[in-house]
Amino acid sequence: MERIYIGMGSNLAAPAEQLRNALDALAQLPNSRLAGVSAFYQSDSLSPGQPRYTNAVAALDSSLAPLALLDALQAIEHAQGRERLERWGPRTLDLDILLFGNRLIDEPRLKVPHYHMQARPFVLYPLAELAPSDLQLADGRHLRDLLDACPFVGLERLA
Ligand code: A4P
Ligand code: MG
Repeated sequence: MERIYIGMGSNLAAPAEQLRNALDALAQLPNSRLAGVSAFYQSDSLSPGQPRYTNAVAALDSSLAPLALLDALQAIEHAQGRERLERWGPRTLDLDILLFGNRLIDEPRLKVPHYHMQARPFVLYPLAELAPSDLQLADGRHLRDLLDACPFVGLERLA
């Protein structure tokens, strides 16, 4: 089993419900156990003119291989009606593999740690709820340093 952190986001079709449905689906993945979920957070979209996002992070313990997990996450996105019309377009569900155990992955379909996570408060703050405070990424960076460089701005933590 390896500890995997999954970033979740939605800005269409009842976002919080999309995240709850995705959590149900994650809990049913084979050879896996849903180990924790952060609070849900709302923030403005990084792409101007789009609806606000709801984001959260899930912790999964799994013995699935990385690309098998990516396939499973994309199947969940698809099952929840995601259509890839335009890059960065609004979406019912986005599931990103943030961290996968202590692995560095650089494959055409999968880069881990996730390339944008260091600059995104809606990823780092929910991740910090679940991860040990001294978490070190596979590339050597410390979560604490990423948080220090990424102010808690524009994030609304939902009850
Ligand atoms: N891929 C590579 N590495 C990974 C990984 N670690 N996890 C590949 C998941 N997928 C990975 O992703 C495109 C391809 O990335 C996949 O086919 C996979 O093989 P995608 O989800 O289809 O495309 P995308 O989400 O439109 O692109 P991207 O770059 O993931 O978009 P972003 O940067 O995530 O932007 N504002 C707020 N407040 N909250 C948000 O969640 N999200 C976006 C989306 C914009 N603004 C936002 C938010
Ligand atoms: Mg994505």
